[in-house]
Amino acid sequence: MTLTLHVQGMTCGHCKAAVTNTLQQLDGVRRVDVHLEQGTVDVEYDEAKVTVDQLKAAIEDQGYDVV
Ligand code: 9UX
Repeated sequence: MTLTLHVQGMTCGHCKAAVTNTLQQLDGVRRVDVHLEQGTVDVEYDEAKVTVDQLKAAIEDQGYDVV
């Protein structure tokens, strides 16, 4: 399934890399696409392996707010 999360605080390329890397470390995450301009993260993942709450928690652990 593919989900779009709205994430606050991502402004530069390092933010993009941090969010992308942390999500890709989760088992079940297939594709991550960060759009800095829109402040959104598209995530394609396997619902059987990872939950939305886990995706959000991984982003928040990096210091960003998921709204
Ligand atoms: Mo860039 Mo992001 O200097 O938290 S890493 S704004």
